[in-house]
Amino acid sequence: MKKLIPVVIAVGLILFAPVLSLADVFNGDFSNGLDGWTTVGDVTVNPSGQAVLRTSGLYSGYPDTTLFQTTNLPVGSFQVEFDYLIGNDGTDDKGGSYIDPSTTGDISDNLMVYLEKDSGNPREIARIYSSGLYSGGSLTHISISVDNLPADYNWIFFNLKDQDDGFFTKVTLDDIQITQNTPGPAPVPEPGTMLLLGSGLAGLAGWGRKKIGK
Ligand SMILES: [Ca+2]
Ligand SMILES: [Ca+2]
Repeated sequence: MKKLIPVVIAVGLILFAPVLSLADVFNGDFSNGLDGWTTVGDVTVNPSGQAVLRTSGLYSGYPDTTLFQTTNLPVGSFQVEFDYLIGNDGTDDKGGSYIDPSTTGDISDNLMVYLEKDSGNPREIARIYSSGLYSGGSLTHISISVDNLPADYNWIFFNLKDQDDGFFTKVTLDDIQITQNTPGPAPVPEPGTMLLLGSGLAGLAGWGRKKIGK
């Protein structure tokens, strides 16, 4: 019986282990600077190992400050998680009265997080507005549920949009990760499988007792 214990444990682990896996967000904690990320505009990594995005002023040539990478986004449902801090960081007197028409209703600088296919079809999953001064305090953790994402989404974007609100805005980001929570086929064993496993274990136990009895 002793020899069988590891086998039984292994079968149990395979069948009952919580199925969690991380998608390939490369260097999501910025421990290797901006490796793996592509940036547009004013993006740096601070001494604490956090990405820092700052608006560059309207009409600066890049009204959106962007951090993005290609990844293998899971098909189906998963969580996108990261830590952030956002706030106004000085007065922007460069702007006229420009509000990006693609974001009607946004009058404040904001961080838009979205997933995209090569062919486009952006799917916005979060929009976080700047309000108040950048405090330099601790970051806030956010976990966003993404449901029923079709195949072929392979870009994740963090896009700091500079609206003409009279302010520069700064965003700090860290620990960006994707947690897949419903991968592939149902992780819960079918009742039939449970029955088979149950009878199998019972059989093994019986077999073990017989051997010990001999
Ligand atoms: Ca970090
Ligand atoms: Ca602004």
